[in-house]
Amino acid sequence: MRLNSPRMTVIYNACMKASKSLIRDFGEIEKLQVSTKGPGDFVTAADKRTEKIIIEELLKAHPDYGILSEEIGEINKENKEHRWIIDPIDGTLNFLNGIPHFAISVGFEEKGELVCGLIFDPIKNETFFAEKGSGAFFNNSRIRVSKKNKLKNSILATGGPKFNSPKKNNIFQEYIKISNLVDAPIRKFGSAALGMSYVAAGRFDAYWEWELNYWDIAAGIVILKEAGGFIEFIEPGTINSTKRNILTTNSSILDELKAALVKKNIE
Ligand code: 2AM
Ligand code: CA
Repeated sequence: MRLNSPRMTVIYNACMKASKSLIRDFGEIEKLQVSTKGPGDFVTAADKRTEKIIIEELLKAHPDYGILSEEIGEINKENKEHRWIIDPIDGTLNFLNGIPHFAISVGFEEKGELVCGLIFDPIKNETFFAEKGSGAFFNNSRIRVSKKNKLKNSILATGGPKFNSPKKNNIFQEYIKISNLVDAPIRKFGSAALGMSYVAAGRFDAYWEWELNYWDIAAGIVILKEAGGFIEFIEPGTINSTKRNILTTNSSILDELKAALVKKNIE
């Protein structure tokens, strides 16, 4: 693992510690699925436990740094210089169903700018990380986005629709339409953090999803950019200004994909 900076080491150690209980919890899911109650409460507890371990470790290293985390919200809100952005389990629905595709995501902001990110898939033991100006890495290797420059040779991924979205029908139609329009396979894996990591690693050529939260994408933004990828925020499409619509690509297919998406929106 090429982790040169103290900050990356802090994030990495926090994620490794938290992932031990997360992997154990994932092993319990199968048993709970056959119970009448299902694993819902258990998963919420696992989410909170993971978050607690990560936060404890990060605060141990820097007691005064700010934190924004999915379950707990904000800590040390007044610190605008340094802030961690945490998603303890991204891909919760996968986790809940015993599907081994989810990740811990931790980003780091300096004066409001994202400068570091690490996404750890504990089941596949895959770590994606980056620090601004130092490139992006997958485990021990440097990663770059793919070089594909034609949509028809690409493999794409998306997510959603969100159940609470007032625009869910539009979003769903958009997905169906683009599947018909684009002569390329489209995948839907259920984790925004891993979707972005896979674009960074050249596994996907593009990934888009509407109405994501900041903690879903913070670490992914740094990793993607450092791997040479491009993120575009698509507006509007939401009534809630805290949600983000993102289109991430290897850069080369951006124009073609965007044209396809925009065309669908005006039809
Ligand atoms: P989660 O697993 O942490 O909830 C799947 O489509 C992606 O969207 C995942 O990254 C998931 O994160 C996120 N997601 C699911 N429901 C969401 C919602 N209501 N608002 C924002 N993001 C959501
Ligand atoms: Ca998430």
